[in-house]
Amino acid sequence: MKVLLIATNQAGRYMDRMAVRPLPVGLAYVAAHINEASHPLQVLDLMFSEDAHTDVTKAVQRFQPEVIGLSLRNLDNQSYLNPVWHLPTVRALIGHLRSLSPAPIICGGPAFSILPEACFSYLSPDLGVAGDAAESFAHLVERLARGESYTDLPGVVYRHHDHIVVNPEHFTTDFHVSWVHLPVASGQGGLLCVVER
Ligand code: B12
Repeated sequence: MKVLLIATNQAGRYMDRMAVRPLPVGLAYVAAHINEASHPLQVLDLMFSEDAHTDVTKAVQRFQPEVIGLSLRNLDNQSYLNPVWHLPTVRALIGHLRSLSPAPIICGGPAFSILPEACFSYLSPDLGVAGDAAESFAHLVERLARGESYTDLPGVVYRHHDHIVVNPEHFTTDFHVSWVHLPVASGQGGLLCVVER
């Protein structure tokens, strides 16, 4: 199953002042747990993208993913002088992805994990994973590939009839440095990157 992971964070500031562009560290953990022999993987970091929808279009058309994971880092910029709420940008991105691909969209990341039910309700992805998700996401991809149920997996968020289920999280990731495989530097323009093991 081809997996496209997208770091959606485009906020380039800390305290809305200082230029700070964090690397998608959490997404790198998620990527590192995917078995690439069975599930070809590409990572797109939108941090340096000048036109996110164009870069996403190129990535999807080239790679033809069968599952798409979105990492949500910030809910907002936490500025009272110039407040910016980031979820509408992600919602528009999901709408754009839906126009390009039938692949299921799975949300995760620190922002999603703070308010999983509210984020799921607002963004309407197919699935989410709240909390420490590296192992859960890898298991979820395996289950989706085999057409098996995933509703027992830790942290998984899904819609059941008219309500949203948020499974209890389970903190299992081994945060050992050897598990970190950062995407190759994308340079300007948010180019599609391959995660190297
Ligand atoms: C370190 C840090 C910073 C550093 C970053 C330094 C760097 N070079 O990376 C600094 C100080 C610069 C910073 C700045 C800001 N930060 Co900060 N930061 C953190 C902190 C403490 C750790 C982030 C981290 O690296 N975690 C380790 C990685 C491995 O974990 P992770 O990213 O969560 O990923 C895991 C899961 O989320 C999940 N996951 C991740 N991606 C995906 C994708 C998919 C598909 C799935 C399924 C799962 C998944 O699996 C991963 C592995 O378990 C978090 C709080 C926390 N304890 O997590 C806040 C946090 C992310 N920051 C936050 C905020 C608000 C900010 C600022 C906006 C603050 C401000 N006032 O400006 C800025 C934004 C900067 C920017 N340009 O984006 C919030 C974001 C949520 C929110 N409230 O909006 C957090 C959660 C703190 C909080 N509790 O409020 N931050």
